[in-house]
Amino acid sequence: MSLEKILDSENLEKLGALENKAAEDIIEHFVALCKPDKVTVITDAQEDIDYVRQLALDNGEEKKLEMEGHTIHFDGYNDQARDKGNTKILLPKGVEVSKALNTVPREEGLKEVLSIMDGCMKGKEMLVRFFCLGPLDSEFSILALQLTDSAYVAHSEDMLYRTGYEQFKKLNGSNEFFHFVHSAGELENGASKNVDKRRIYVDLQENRVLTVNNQYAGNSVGLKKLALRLAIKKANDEDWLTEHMFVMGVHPNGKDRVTYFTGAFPSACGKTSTAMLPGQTIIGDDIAYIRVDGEGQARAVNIEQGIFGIIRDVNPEDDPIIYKALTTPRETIFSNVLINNGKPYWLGMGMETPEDGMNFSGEWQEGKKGKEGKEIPLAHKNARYTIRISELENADKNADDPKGVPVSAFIYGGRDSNTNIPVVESLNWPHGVFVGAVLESETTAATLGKEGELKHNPMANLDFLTVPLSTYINSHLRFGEYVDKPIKVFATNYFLKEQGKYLNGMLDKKVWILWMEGRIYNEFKAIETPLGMIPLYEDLKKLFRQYLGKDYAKKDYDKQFSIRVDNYLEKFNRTEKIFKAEEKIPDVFWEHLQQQIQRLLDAKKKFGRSTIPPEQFTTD
Ligand code: OXD
Ligand code: MN
Repeated sequence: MSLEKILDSENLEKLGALENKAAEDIIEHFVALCKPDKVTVITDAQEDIDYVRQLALDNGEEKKLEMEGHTIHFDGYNDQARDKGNTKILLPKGVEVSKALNTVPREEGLKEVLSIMDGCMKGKEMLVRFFCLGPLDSEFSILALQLTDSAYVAHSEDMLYRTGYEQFKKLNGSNEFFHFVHSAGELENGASKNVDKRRIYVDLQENRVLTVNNQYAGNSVGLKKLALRLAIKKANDEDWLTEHMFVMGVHPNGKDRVTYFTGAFPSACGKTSTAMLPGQTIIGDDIAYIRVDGEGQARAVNIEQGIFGIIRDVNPEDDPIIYKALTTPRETIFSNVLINNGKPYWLGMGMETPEDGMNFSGEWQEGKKGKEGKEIPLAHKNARYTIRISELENADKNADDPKGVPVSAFIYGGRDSNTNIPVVESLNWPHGVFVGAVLESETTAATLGKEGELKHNPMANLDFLTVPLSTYINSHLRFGEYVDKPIKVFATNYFLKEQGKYLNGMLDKKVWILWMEGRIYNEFKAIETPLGMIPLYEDLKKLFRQYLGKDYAKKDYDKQFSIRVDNYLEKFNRTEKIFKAEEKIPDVFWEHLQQQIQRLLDAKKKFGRSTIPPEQFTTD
């Protein structure tokens, strides 16, 4: 079949203007397979973008809410998070990926997913979209072609990614782009019906991802977590970094400077709220490409231009900027929250919530139980919002700079209730790589499956590691050798608990980040512990007063920053087992692990106790 049979002259012309045979071939192939009734090519023109937004309303994927620009989209009851089980790498012979990922032999997996996709768009409209991952006209950027039968997916992408139609023209016919084919599949009450046939198959060989029978953006939106998987492979092959990281500007009061940080946290562990801290500026909250420029300076870009954020616990006190953004008129897609009288409600929003409404389970009233007999909460824990960063008052002015921003520090943070201290600076770059590689975190509602299980999650990137863990760690180690301006590495933990209660307030992270920023300029001394450098009580006391207007008690500091040696030793014991099961882990990693364990054992012996208060150690 040829495209002339299904595309009208206007759409054919739009496609033809790209002069890209590779793109045309892909479209032709998947039109023939998916058999849509109609194909619409969307350019960067406002009227095309408006068409997509209206289509999402017309076909019922989104509904208008009371506030100007706000819409609601519901994903199916069993389609509320990333589906790791059905996400598989199509593995050609001789290729390896991280052992943590599911794989299927390439030919077998392709056959399976292509047969599921056969006819999946019958009766539907296929949207053909072009986007750019990263700023326009930038060395960092990767172009992407998206085919989808979901106007919600296409609309989300307008908000989350930079336009790419005009950029595709500049490819001069090259096939150097990613492509994504998505179908929500057969729908029932607007939701994907055949979730048992949900497949998210990553084809590294063709730089493409095929995904079907799903709507949740973490599974459906090609440019987000699906492109992340392709980009990690590309970055490792080309010797730069693709990271699950925010990019933010830190602005100390009264000082005329901005210092850029990137930070990796597993999903739902405070990444967005760190990047959105009051007084700071945001570049991105989820995925960064990082390269070293000709002057030996690490530079980062946000591959996105919007936020697909977790809405749970966003309230005026803990996340004031996000809360304000979500409660004022602007283009916003809410997903899987509760709707009552045209207004959205979510868990932890800090106000009275209604007893009924419409949520991800359909009509809902308090006490409603699911099939499994468990009470259905008013909104899903992984309910989300989608907004554009440029509309926020805290958007960083360099967010679209094609050169990226200079990066001074990396942060690694996990959700851990009893071991890691709130903030610690690594001793040097390889130690920092070690610290990132041994990150552990409790699982959250952002992925399907059990919550609260402590899992190893190197650089918060494990779900996306399309190269062996050893390859990835080696890339990080090498990266440090390419930079002339060293990058400091910090580890944070916002989730320490005692008797079930958090030891820190949600905004304490502001103090940690301003301490880290000051360390870049040697403005604070630090205490050298077996784990690295930690803050002095006096400095934190001042910062708490200055930035949060709070007293920081010495006893809180002692509790939060004491080194719980036995817990750390247990952690490193787990780490050792995991890394021993991997192949070709670099020697440097093992040296750091042994030294780390030895420093902890020495301290335990020297001080004769297994919980060591910070002041036992000496200041630099
Ligand atoms: C996300 C995720 O949505 O990591 O960012 O799941
Ligand atoms: Mn993420």
